[in-house]
Amino acid sequence: MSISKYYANHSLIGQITTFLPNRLLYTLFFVFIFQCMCAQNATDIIMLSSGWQMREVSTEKWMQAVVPGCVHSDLLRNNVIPDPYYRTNEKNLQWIDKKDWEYKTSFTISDKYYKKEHIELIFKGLDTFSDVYLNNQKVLSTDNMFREWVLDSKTFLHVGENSLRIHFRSPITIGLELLKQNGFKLFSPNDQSENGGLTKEQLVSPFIRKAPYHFGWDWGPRFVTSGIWRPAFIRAWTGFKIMDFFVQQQSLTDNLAVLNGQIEIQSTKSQKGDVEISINEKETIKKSVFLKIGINQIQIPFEIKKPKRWWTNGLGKPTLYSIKATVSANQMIERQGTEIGLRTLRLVQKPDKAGHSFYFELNGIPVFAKGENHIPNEMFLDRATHEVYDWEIDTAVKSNLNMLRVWGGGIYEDDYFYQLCDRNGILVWQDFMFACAMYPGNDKFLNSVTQEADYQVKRLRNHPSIALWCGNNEIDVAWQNFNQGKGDWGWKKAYNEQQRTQVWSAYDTIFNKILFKAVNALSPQTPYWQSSPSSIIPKTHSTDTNPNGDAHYWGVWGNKHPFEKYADNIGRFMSEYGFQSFPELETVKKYALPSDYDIESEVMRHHQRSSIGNANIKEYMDMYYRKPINFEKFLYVGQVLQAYGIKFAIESHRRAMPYNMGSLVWQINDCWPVASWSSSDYFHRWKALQYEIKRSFEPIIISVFSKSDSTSISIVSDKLTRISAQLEISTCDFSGKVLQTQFLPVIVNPNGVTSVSTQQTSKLTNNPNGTYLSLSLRVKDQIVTKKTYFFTQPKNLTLTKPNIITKIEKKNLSWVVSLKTDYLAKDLYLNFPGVEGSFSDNYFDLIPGKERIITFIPKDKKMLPSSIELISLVDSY
Ligand code: BMA
Repeated sequence: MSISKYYANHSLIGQITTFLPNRLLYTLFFVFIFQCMCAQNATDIIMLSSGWQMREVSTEKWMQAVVPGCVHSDLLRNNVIPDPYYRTNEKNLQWIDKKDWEYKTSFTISDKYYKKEHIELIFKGLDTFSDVYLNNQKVLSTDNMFREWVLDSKTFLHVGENSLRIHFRSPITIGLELLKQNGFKLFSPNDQSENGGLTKEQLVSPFIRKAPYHFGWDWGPRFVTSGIWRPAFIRAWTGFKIMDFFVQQQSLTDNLAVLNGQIEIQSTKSQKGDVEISINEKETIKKSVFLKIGINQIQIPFEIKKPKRWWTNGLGKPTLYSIKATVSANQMIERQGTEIGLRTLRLVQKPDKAGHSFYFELNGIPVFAKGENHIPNEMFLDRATHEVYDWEIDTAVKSNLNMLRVWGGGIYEDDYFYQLCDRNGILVWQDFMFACAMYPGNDKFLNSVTQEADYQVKRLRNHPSIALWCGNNEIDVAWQNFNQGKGDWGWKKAYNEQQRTQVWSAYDTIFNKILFKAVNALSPQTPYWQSSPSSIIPKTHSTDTNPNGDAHYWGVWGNKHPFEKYADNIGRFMSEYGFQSFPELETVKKYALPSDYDIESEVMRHHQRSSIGNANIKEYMDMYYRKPINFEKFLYVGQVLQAYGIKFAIESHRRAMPYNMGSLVWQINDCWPVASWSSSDYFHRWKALQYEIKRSFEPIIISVFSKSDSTSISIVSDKLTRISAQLEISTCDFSGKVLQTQFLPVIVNPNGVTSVSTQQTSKLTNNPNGTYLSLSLRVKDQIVTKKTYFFTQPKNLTLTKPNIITKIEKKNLSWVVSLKTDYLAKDLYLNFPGVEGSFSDNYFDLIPGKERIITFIPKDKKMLPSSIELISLVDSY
């Protein structure tokens, strides 16, 4: 078999290559070579990424396997199972999680390698219950997908070929044993046990430290995976090894950043050594140290003069510094590097008249969090490649986001995800992986959670993007709601007194003690928030309007409140709200046949996991739009509907600044092709909503809000300076004829809202169904933002078919589309059938008379412009 062998320093340079300029890289390389000539690497790594085979335990046939990976992906690659996402295939694949699976490989250890003092076997992630065998000897048992496993393994190894075998035990079999031991069930309403061939009562997910969404969710299938899901390797070292490198910021001013490099070193002997910290490969700080046997905590204070700060997307550059620690002792050397961002970040919770504020203050500036919730990008996590994360963060940046919430029902994300957030100025609200369930409180479970929390907080603490650690998603509120009698989740009711005490005590231990302690001890400058949403709700308020902490508002959707209710249900930080849509036809084609093209067909229902999903979409569509003529138009109107509702929410949230300081849409992505709340679908096609989010989160927006006969116009600005501008407000008919115009001088408030005017709607139009407001904000003859506002719901508009003239030209790598219409084209959708790519804007209102230029970047750069498909609202009924 072949093994791939990397030196630790090589892999470090490999990581750095992606962001350092070439000249620096060469310097780095020569420094590295030079140092190698003088000293030996303390650490030597053999990646265990090749030669893997897998089989079902107790069967004969071994199949080729890919590591990192999972059983489902390997079975698919070996043609044992069909595409799990196609039609209803998921149903027939539930047998996989009831079986045990085995993985094996072998690797060679040279004489020289074996001479190293320590040889460790390291797994960055094993999913989940496994027994690990080295040369047929059981060396490790695992039970937590979210932990790293490090095993001193020299005694089990020898020079020459060694075998490694991992026996994954069925998570369902073990889960059922754990449930039995608990004596009663733990609530977990998203666990689709019945789809997995179990009973309603057989909810095993809370007992297993494994991604909750693998057991099903209201946007996801049930695939309970097993496998070596993150890298595995052997690490040999002599003398010492760096265990951790943490750069803590002590203070930050415009002149000086005072930092402390904390290097955790394990040493096998008492020895003198040198520790060096370098900043951007330029400045270095050296310190002589004495290493004792065992764990050494070395502190190296250092400074950066005239520091450049890390800013979020929209506010400034997310400057990063590359900091590297080099430890040398007794002719041995080891390095570890990290990227840091210099910023002050506070969660401000000041008491005020209403309750308590809840906002993030970055470098002294209160930041309105413009964001979305993130779920895992895949059911089978090996498929979430760097390209997928590149796409997601690129989407976030282009959509004017400055925050993503890594939601607690998924996974602690890949290092690369956080690197991208660091490099692009995206803050991360990081949940611990607990969601919508109660959890056990036995010692083994609590110990496992403690290990997991310590590992994850340490792993992520250097990332400037991490803004907050949150204990869980919606558990506290689900439990507490029992007392309020409203929105009761029914959990407490189902337990007797003694069970309640037991269940709550486990909650209290995990979320108020273990997780709090981990954050407080290991990343003390990062705030810890016990649960999202906050349950500190005064009796006079509901969860939806909680004047303290963060809020999830699901009255729109869950309680079928009209979209207009978004304006009345605003908390201090809206961390969740959303509305569903189906993906576009091209995506539906990937999982359904034309004979399935009806949202009530078996296949389409299978790809809709919310029990109220289809009925809700139809009901809201009836409220706001006319009935679409066919399936394809239903998909289109569904997307436009979703965008219409969420646009109203975002604007309401932004207008409520500074009372409300956050708006995180549920949810940015999908983990398979499905009807869901996502703004972009599984194949990375932006839905109408993604374009709307981009527009609604622009740094400056004009927001128009009408109630009864009153129309008020405000401007929301994230800019930090006051702007002197002029607002032009015109009432136009659908042929573009201007019926009346006003010009208003405006001084736009920095980082806040400016009310410009409130007028009688009837004075602005006497034909609300046939007119719109066209608004533009000008600063010295430059239009900084524009808005088209309709006085009535889309279904009331008296639209006629527009005649749109298009011109398409290829310019360098993009296609330039110019569009001109004689008549309003409402929610115009552009598509190049069969050509994948991205539009600069889509699903927009094309205003008559004015030419609009849109660029399209095809994925395949060699493609030549083809004919364009245009759909606007009038085509849908
Ligand atoms: C929120 C989330 C998820 C869920 C979504 C849609 O409450 O926390 O649990 O998928 O609603 O129902």
